[in-house]
Amino acid sequence: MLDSPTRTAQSDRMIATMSRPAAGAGPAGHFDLPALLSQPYPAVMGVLNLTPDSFSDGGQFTVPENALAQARRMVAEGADIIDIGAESTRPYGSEPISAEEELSRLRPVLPDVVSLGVPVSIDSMKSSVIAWALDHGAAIANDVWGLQRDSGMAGLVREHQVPVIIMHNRDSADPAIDIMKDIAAFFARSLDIAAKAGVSSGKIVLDPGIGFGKTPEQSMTVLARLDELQSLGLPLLVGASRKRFISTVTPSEPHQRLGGSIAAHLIAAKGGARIIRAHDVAETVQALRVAAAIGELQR
Ligand code: HH2
Repeated sequence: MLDSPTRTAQSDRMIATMSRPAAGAGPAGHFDLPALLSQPYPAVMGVLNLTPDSFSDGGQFTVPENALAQARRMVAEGADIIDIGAESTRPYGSEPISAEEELSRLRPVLPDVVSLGVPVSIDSMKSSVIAWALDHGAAIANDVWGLQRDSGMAGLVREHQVPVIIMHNRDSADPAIDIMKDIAAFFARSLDIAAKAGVSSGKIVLDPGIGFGKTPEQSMTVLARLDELQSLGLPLLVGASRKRFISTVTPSEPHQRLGGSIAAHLIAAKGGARIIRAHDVAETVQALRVAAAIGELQR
């Protein structure tokens, strides 16, 4: 974790060399997705969890000042987007919370993060929470149920004309299914809902949902075969950061999975991911830029 108590000289040097204005940043609430996606390397979305129970950083940023410091740090490290979540979405062991509880965590933090000038995405399963965040300057809706759980989500996105991340998800993993087919069918349903609500396809980003309703093997299959999803013609986002499949290869606690996260994200970038969602922003930005400089991320 790169929060201030555990900063290292190495990470400080990386920050110093990487600070730059964010592509796609505009006035609060206005976000130029095509500009962000036109960079020679994938955009990096830094994760900010205001939760006590997130799987890798639960409890670290429940104090608003610490959350804002972490957001500032990720911006300095080169994050193009800050993804704020106030309810853990992890499949096992997270506590469902009310919209009011979620909002009480967001209110003291989100407007200040918006004022940092980098587009903010709101990671929530509830349209009422996303609506509040969009009204307070968030610029992207991140729905880990791909418009399929909350019937108000698609209409809300259309009304606000903001980009939406449609993530694949399942209630439980089934090792017997063809995960790529399942993802394609899920996306077809989500895109149908989006089209019926009048959401423009230019506002949609697809995410195969690494670790969500998938066995570790299926998560790795998705990473290996990500390029197949490019045929849908929409930008792809991948978030493999610190996820459990890494520990099935090399047993490790979430904070010990940086190497696996970077390996997975480079494979995802090579497979066409244009946005990478990561907790460790400095290291991820550096890895992606080096891969791009070597010519491994031809677009
Ligand atoms: N992963 C998590 C949460 N939100 N959103 C998208 N679009 N893609 C992802 O892969 C994704 C996501 C889970 O990671 P984290 O936020 O660190 O954990 P938690 O849900 O426990 O807060």
